[in-house]
Amino acid sequence: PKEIFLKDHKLPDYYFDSVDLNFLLGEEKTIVSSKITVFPRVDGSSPLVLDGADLKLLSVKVNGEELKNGDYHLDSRHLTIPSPPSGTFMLEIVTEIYPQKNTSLEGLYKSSGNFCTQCEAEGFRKITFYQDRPDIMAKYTVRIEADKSLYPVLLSNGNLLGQGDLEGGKHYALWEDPFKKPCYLFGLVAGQLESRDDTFVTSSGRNVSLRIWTPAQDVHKTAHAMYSLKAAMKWDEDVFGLEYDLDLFNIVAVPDFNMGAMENKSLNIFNSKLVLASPETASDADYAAILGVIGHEYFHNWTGNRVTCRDWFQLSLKEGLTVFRDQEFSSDMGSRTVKRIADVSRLRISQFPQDAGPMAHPVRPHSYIKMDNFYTVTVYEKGAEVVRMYKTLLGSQGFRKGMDLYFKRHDGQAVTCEDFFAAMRDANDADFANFLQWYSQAGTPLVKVTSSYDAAAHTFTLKFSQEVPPTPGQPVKEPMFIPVVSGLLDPSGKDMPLSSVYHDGALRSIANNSEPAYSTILRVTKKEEEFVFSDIHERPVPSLLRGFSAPVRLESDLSDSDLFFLLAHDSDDFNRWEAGQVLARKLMLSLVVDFQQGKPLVLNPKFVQGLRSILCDSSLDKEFIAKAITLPGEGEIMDMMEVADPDAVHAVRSFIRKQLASELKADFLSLVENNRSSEEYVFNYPNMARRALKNIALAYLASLEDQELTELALHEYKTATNMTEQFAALAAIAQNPGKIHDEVLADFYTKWRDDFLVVNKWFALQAMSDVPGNVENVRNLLSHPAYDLRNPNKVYSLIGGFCSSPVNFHAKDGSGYKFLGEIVVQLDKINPQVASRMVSAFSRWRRYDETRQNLAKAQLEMIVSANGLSENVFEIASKCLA
Ligand code: DPP
Ligand code: ZN
Repeated sequence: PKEIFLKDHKLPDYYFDSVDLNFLLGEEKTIVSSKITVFPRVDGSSPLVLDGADLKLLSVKVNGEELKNGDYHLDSRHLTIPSPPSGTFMLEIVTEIYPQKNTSLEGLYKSSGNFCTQCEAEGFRKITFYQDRPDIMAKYTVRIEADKSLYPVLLSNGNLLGQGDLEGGKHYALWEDPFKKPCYLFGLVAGQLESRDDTFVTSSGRNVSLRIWTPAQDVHKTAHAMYSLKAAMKWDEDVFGLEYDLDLFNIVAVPDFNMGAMENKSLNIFNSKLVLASPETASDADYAAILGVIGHEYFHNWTGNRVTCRDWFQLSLKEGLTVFRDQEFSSDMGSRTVKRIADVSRLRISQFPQDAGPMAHPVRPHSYIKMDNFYTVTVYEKGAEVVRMYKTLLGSQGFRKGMDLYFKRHDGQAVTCEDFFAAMRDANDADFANFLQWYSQAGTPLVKVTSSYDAAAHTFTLKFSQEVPPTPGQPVKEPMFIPVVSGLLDPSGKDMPLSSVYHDGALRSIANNSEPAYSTILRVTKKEEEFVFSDIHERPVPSLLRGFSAPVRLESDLSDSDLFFLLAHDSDDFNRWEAGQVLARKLMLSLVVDFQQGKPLVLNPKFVQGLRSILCDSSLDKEFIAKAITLPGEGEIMDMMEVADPDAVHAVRSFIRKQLASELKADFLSLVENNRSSEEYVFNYPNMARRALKNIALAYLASLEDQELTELALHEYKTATNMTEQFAALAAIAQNPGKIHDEVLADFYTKWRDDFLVVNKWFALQAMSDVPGNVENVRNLLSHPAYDLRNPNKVYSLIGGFCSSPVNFHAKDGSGYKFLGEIVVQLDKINPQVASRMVSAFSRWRRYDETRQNLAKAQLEMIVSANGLSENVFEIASKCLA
């Protein structure tokens, strides 16, 4: 397999101007004809090299003349025309493809009887020969012809120019997209679909038709997606002044889809999971995910489509930025603090481990074998943190100025991360020091802080040191530019007014005009440096990295009592939560040591007390409380250990949960009582928050394995009128194996067997179970009639779910590793992208003890030596072994 490097990037020798595509969709095969206007970037005859994969070439014409074999060269990846005519010419290619047999779900394929496409990153080359790279931007006209009764709906990008009936029961549709686009944004859908229709009036008064397409029986489940779409359109106008640019916006939901969704110009194609929702079948988390992803794909219309990426190394240019935008959108629609907590947790649970493992790569990777492997939490979520830092440094208005300049300079272009950086800098005349390191250095910086108070001088000093750990290919790192938003709390818990800070030989005033400031940004840029606050008349407790102002690990010298103080008082709610998490992490780590040494486990009463005061604080947002009483995950704790010990961490986390449940039982019971509701389900923030708090209380209570409390959970299960509460009760019961557990799981399946999205939840819940030896149950589920290895969502639920249970995936007998190894090899033959996501579960294998290491390594070696292995899986598995 060939590795591709950013440093080798070259401009294309040819550009395309207009592209006419004609699709004859058939049951056995599909014929694709393309007609492309090609022009050279510079005159001089260089070969034209087109990408292609799994295509049968029927003919090639240049300026109307058919090329004979010999006038072109064909291999398994390219079609090369060695000496094309000079100047602009017309290229016509006809290929034959087999969407029915395409189980990779990239290119053109069938999902539940309908045709659909997925071209990002490099799927277009499975449709026809093309320069499949994002800087080839062209205007597309697309004609689709198909059987009318089988495929009554024919969709592509842009505006519908015409449609009509043809002989032999066929019909056609002709689409034209007036905007230039790269081929990864091409989309086509044909099938039996119905739509929910609505209209959005843009700020300049244009009417946009909105249509969400699904099979007829699911149209009633698209109301929330439509609501989300309209909210997103309005939000982008209000916050960024960005208006939609066509008269039609289509969304199609398909059940078989590798990723979450795809932002094809005016024809977004979605995994059904992220469109379909009704109160009975979807949980609050599903509703929130739909809001976020509908927003995300819509926002791509500007950040991704109007301005796209020069090459795939720049993926974060559009993804980091668009994730940031969807995070902000969701914050504005719900609770900013809670959304921030959820996003930071996600970063810690998924991205930090990636940054510390064999797949560590910068936000802008330096190389790849398969680009699909780089749609990662680093490019997306860490990329969003990088964008967020611009906003932190520039403020909302400065950030908006930068965005405006970015669009003014680059509309219609394919650009780089430096272009975005330059727009932010130039619009604000800003000094960003070595900020660009965030794009090129992998690894999570470790920032250490110590503090000291000088009562005589009235100064408070913060000493910072930073270190960016070595990552594959990057043994030595430069210091980064880390914005640390900080405040100082006085002994009553209030923010102290900050007047000035001495740093780097200069005194900087913090107060702005005569207004005192209560928070300031410390620009940490060196390996070691200090900041001295003046006019501090009492010893403060510092609140650092407020709002998680940079994606770093922070270690401070704060004592437990400082942390309890912050938990109780910090004006930055994110940092209140964070103080609780720091305490919980310390506590869990010390209990893990006790457990390993065979000492009895005892829970610090101060911790219980701290949580109780949060639990009983009626002034707090209910979902904030739910987050604050959620312990850090097992993976997070294992990441902090020298040698990860899944059994010890699991035992400790379960112990703390039970202990909290029993000591706070009365509080939890009243939370369940007081947060029931008889009203109909409404998706709004207060209701979601109420349900979140009730559900976590129920989960704690059920962990006690007490008859009465199991009955309570059963009662909640039976009386629930929405999926959020029904599923939470089911999950609470499912913690404890036994008769009730079996009966309720069976009941749930019987209820929902006809709804594949709900059945996936049922698979996931069983797969994630901590019951020892669960691998056998999961193996049995593979042959359940509702299971299908070809459907990515089912794989993510059952196999992905299983790998997320540390005790079972990392079972000491190697049964979990063996199971995954077998599945990966099997799955790779069907769908390499999905297989490669699954194999990533092995990536932290070196963190475990020797026995486990040997068992995991053996599976990785078995995978790497499998016959006909895909490049996708090879890249991940071989990096894991390197
Ligand atoms: N570009 C897509 C997204 O929105 C990936 N399928 O993230
Ligand atoms: Zn995206």
